[in-house]
Amino acid sequence: MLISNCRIRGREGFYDVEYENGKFTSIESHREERKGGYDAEGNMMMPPFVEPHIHLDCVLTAGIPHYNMSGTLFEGITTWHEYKTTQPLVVSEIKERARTALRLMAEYGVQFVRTHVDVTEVSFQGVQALEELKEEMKGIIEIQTVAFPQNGILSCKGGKELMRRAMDMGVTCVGGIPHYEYTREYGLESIRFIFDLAEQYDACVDVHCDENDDEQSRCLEALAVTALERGWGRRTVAAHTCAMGSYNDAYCSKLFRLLKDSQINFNSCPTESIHLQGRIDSFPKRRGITRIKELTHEGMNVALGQDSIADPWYPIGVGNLLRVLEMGIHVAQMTGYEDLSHCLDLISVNGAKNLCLDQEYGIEVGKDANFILLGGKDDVEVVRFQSPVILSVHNGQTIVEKIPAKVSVKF
Ligand code: 17E
Ligand code: FE2
Repeated sequence: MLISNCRIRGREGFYDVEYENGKFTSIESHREERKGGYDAEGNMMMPPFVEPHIHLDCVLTAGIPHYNMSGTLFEGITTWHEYKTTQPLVVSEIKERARTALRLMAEYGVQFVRTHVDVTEVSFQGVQALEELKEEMKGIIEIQTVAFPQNGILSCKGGKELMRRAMDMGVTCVGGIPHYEYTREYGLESIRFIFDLAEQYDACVDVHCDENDDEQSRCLEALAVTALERGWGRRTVAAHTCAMGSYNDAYCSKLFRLLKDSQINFNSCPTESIHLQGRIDSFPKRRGITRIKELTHEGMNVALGQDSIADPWYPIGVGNLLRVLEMGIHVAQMTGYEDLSHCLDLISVNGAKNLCLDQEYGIEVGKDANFILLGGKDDVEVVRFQSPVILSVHNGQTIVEKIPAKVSVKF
């Protein structure tokens, strides 16, 4: 298959790209006489978007049994608790909701997804559902699962056993929620347990960490130092770290040395956090977002995710990472030209690092033919126009093709 006359993100000029048997076979400068195949008309090809953080077991449950009226994280957690204890959780129904969400995400250019799954939902229908879906979707969308203890590991009866059971069922990564444990000591013990489990199962770590506005919530330092000491930094993600938006600068500058040394990755969910955090503040009201720009400028890896699509935590969302990116660059003030001109990193290559993707990711001869074609020419144009994904190809198979609407303005 030939894609002719495309730009490639990060390179000058126009290209003809060929792939065969699921791999890129040639990338050459565009020649007019190369006809046939798909005419990209100068639009930009890039590696697919990566969704590093979503809860597919909860998607599309907003309003059942009721909406989150306060808009806080804690009402989200209690509403989800009501959902899981009053609604029959059935594998087929969870898969149906998750599949609907994956189709939306695919439409917006996502091909790699890391999803959390609540392992304190003791029927384990969620784990079963997402493990089945992970297998069924292989070759279309690649899914990694994370054992996520919504009610805590130490603070939930049998929490450690539930985590082990999930890992035995084939879950990809070990999760956690140290800031939500009953005490800081429980939080610290949970972090040790998380890394013990990760070593035992040779798994990546992806922990909800300090998802609050409490400047005293400092689980991140414990997560980073444990990752450092165990040599697990590149395989570790600290998710949310909202409290870092409230840390004082003196503490933060000390913390950054450890964060850099540890080599851990970060995830931020700006639409979710701007909605959930700052709720207990009057004015001035904090943003509740981690230091995306500062971490990035210090050479650390930050990837943006959605967290939710219409669930007890966040009532809207449609699977579109460009929308998340738009919120992220505004709230983090990454709208200076330098940051703006490569902002798509935050939803693509940075997410690939969080997921430890390698062979599957990047437009290079010999690599898997995974790419999207965007209706725009560069990062600034794409984020400005919220450009549509007009083609999404995974392992050489077209999974989405979109013909944008033609609009004519009559003046
Ligand atoms: N659970 C949690 O603790 N935090 C979140 N943002 C979501 C679920 C969506
Ligand atoms: Fe989350």
